[in-house]
Amino acid sequence: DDDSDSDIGVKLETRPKTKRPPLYKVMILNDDYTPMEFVVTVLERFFGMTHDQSVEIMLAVHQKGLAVVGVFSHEIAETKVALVMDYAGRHQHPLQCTMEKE
Ligand code: TYC
Repeated sequence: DDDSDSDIGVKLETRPKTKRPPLYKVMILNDDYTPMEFVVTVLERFFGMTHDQSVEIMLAVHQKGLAVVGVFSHEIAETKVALVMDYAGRHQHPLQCTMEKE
């Protein structure tokens, strides 16, 4: 418009906003007490890994302190963490499983 005084600052067009839900990394942490074979079982059972994959990831956690074992929606990540923590607790192992926004 010529009379720029009457213009109101409203954004008429925006780029199409395709909103993806945030993803969460699920991690397992090393400790000194949980048996290696128990961690391998957890990875097979709750994260769908093969035995060989599970051994590899378990050893990486043992050496480095932690590893990402999967990336999920908030709800799925929360469920995985709860299931693993419950399973470890029921077997009296101190294994820790946590989630973090990617
Ligand atoms: N550090 C444990 C041991 O030596 C094995 C272990 C691996 C524990 C991975 C936890 O997330 C873990 N028995």
